[in-house]
Amino acid sequence: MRGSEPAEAVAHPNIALVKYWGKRDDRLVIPYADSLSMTLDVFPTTTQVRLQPHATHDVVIMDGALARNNARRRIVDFLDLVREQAGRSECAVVKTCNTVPVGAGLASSASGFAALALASTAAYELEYEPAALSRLARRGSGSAARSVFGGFVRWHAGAPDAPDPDRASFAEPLTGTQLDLALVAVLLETGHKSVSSREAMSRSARTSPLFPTWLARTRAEIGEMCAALDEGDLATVGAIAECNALGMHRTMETAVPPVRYRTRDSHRVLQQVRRMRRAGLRAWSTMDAGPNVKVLCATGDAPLVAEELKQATRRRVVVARGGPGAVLRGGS
Ligand code: 2P0
Repeated sequence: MRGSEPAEAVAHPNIALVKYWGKRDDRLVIPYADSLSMTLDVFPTTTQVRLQPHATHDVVIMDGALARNNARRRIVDFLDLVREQAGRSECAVVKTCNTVPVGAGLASSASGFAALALASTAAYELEYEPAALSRLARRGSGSAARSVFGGFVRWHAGAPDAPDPDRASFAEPLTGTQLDLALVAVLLETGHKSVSSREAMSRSARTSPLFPTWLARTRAEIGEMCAALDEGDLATVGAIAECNALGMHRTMETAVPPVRYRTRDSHRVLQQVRRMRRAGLRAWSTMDAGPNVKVLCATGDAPLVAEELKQATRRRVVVARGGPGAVLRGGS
């Protein structure tokens, strides 16, 4: 990096086909199980990091407003980690601009920390290869490890007895799958959720009687999903993704106290997708830590699926396809 020139990076959210839900290590953000996602081509986050050698504290501006409390804390903690790895001490100004509705289960933390990892390593002159960058992004937010890469991405949990658990847990792109998958997101609510995904996954792991079963199923499903993607088998990909997402929701709904992200509107969309499937459309649901339902289908069917969902719900519908990994702006 050049003096106090800013470094700027862009990253996209990802949607997990096999979900990450539960951490083995909270501090290092190491999951219990592998997860698998598709990076999207919508809702990018752009993040700029400018070093301020004479400043006494970091400044974080999110979507034009000064970030405070937990939002600021997470970014400053992340900068501290980058500074520690770089052996540097300068403060920075971070400006981040999201285009995804924050806090609605559409993964703004994934694109956010992937972009921050890339921009901050450039600003502090750390040269990381992509797997190392995904390890670093993981420390900000687990799912950010996957947004470092484009297309289909697997995040390895690493073996529980790995000598260096941090090194063992990284994401990598899947090669060899030709599946042209689209995602149609039905935006039911875009406000902040009452329970963060971080708290919800921790509570699920600690208290849900279904958690061990969820984990065992997820570990089996990751292998089945990789095989189905390899074969370009859309029906199996869709069926596993739907089953995995609903299993995750059952796990949090049986936590103590329960976390319910699914609303009456979510259930209506889930039902509509089942109805569309019975009528011959190849479409499957997935959901994250929020009420919105995302529908997986072949790219060629996406306009029809989107139209049917728009008619049935009268809500905003967004069509996404596979998108790129995180990149630095300006080719640096
Ligand atoms: C996923 N989610 O695999 C799952 C499915 C939400 C539901 O990863 O605590 O914001 O920062 O590591 O990455 C959202 O959790 O959690 C998430 P932290 P993160 O996409």
